[in-house]
Amino acid sequence: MGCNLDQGTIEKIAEHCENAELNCQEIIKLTDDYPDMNFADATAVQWQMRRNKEARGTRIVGMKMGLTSWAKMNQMGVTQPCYGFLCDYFSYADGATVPFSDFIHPKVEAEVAFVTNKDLKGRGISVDEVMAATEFVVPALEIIDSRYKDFKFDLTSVMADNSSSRGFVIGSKAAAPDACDWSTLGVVMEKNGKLVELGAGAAVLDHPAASVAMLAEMLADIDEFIPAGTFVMTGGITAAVLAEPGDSFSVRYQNMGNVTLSFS
Ligand code: OOG
Ligand code: MG
Repeated sequence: MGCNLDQGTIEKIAEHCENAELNCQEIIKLTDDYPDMNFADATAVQWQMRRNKEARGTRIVGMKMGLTSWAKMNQMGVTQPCYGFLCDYFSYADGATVPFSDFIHPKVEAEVAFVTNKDLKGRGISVDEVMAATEFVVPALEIIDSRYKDFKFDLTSVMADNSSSRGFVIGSKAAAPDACDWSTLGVVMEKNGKLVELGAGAAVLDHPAASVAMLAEMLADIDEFIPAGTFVMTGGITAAVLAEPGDSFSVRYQNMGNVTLSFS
């Protein structure tokens, strides 16, 4: 699938999306204004935004998959995953109090992240191949912040908006790739001390490593790959939970400790 939009339009949309992120301003879903925009255009917008940030000195510190679980697809009304990149300034420490003013309408997701030790390139990579290319697995929270007003978006719009990326928190307890069966890893999310969501790793495409394989597959469409040493967030296991000022989140991972964060 090729692009429908010309390069000038792609650059204009990339700037519009990035300004919304930097200024914490809501925007209207892009496909309302650009009905011809397709997934290839959205991918081009995201990569343009990434290159613009890098040119200004931002470091890209990882990748994320989004909408990889039925809970998330149902919550957002889409049927296919998307991906995004993670910037250095998206990182918050485990246990930190995060300024609510960094966000528009943040939601918290419980995820599992992989750090790779071999290049992952091409289509049809198996879960076993991903595991053999994994240095360690670590629990992580994502703080997504869709720039779209009332969270109204479609797959194309969310892909252009860097898949709602704006924050992540890495847990302190990493595990070897063979430490457990990641599909049965239990996750329990509490907000302000009350249980709000729970799930198991298999919620993510049957196995979180399948999400890494799908990222390689999606990157192959544009002749990109996952280089060795990449931090990859595999996508929310449960539905995302809306945060308001003063809220605190604690996510318990089976045998991997807690990851916590609060909002100011
Ligand atoms: C899109 C990003 C979803 C995930 O883990 O599923 C995502 C959104 O819901 O805003 O990061
Ligand atoms: Mg996520």
